[in-house]
Amino acid sequence: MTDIIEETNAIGLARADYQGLRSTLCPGCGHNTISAQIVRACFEMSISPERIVKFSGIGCSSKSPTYFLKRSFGFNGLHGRMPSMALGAAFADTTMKVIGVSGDGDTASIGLGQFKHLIRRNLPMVYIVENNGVYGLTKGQFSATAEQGLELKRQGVNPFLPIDIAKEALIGNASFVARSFAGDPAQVRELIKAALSHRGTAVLDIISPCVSFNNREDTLHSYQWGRQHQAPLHDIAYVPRRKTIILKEFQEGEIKEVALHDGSVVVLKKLDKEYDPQDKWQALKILEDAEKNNWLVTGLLYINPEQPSLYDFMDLVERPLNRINAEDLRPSPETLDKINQGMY
Ligand SMILES: Cc1ncc(C[n+]2csc(CCOP(=O)(O)OP(=O)(O)O)c2C)c(N)n1
Ligand code: SF4
Ligand SMILES: [Mg+2]
Repeated sequence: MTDIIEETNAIGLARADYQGLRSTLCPGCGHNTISAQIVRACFEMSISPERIVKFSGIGCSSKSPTYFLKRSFGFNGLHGRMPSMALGAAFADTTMKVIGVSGDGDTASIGLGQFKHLIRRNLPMVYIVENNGVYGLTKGQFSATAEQGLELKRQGVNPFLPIDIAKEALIGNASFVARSFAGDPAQVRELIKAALSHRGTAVLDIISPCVSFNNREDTLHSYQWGRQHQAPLHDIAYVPRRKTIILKEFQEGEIKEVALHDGSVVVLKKLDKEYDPQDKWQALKILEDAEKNNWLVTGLLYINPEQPSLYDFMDLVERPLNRINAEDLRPSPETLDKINQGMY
């Protein structure tokens, strides 16, 4: 009899330590693939699950944090309000890694204001939008990302132009913007890893098909359309700090490296297009071109690893605010006197 030895990561945990509860989403839902890639990314990066806090709003997508990282902290809040909850918690404990999961309805419809204000503050967090063009949980109404002319059985024809989440993030001064496709799990995983190492809001707009309400072959959020029209900008690989030495393996072909704050590196291997993800105009242009030419452009659209984060703007003390005790917080009698004098 052979012993089955379960693979463990650098902190001695197995993949099972990163799983969540059994998913109650529809089999084949793109959101399940994304949950599986969050599990793999955190396992492979050897992040302790107890150092992660998950936030979400309302929707099938927002239910999905229950289905990954069950040992992590989490809060499933109100529709469209995930950003403000995440911001409050992260501010109190800057040592936690924050993962927010939202939907296209949750972010681009009811939550658009919160989304825009979060990214201009550049809170360090991973912000995943599981984008299917519909409100899946409430049975398939058009969301703000549904394409104009989309015809669905019970909804009729969508008359409105869509909101592009990646474009909104770019013009809102996001420091990390990526687009991916649940039908390309390897790319989703590498982008999640890079996002977890980014010091700022990392927006991942992931096309995540709803197989129950929006998966006709010709619709822009379906598996079929995505597979036929995906146009990756590059092959992407995340290289952790302790392994930067293996970068040599990537030296063939044309590559671009982007160094992240924690010493890790994102390696982008050029495909057929010339593309620099540190050029915001190029990012906006590629999204326009993609729309005109019917490409599902995927990959790291834009990154600025040096953009100050909320923690820099606020000049926070090193010790997390939730671990500062009353004695440290209370001003001395002399300081209090000085403040009081200043009020006369
Ligand atoms: C304040 C408020 N308005 C409306 C609803 C009803 N509602 C629940 S989920 C949802 C949309 C979810 O869509 P999306 O974020 O795209 O998630 P999906 O289910 O498609 O993953 C809506 C409108 C609600 N729960 N709360
Ligand atoms: S209704 Fe759509 S979005 Fe919701 S779980 Fe089913 S496939 Fe996923
Ligand atoms: Mg949706």
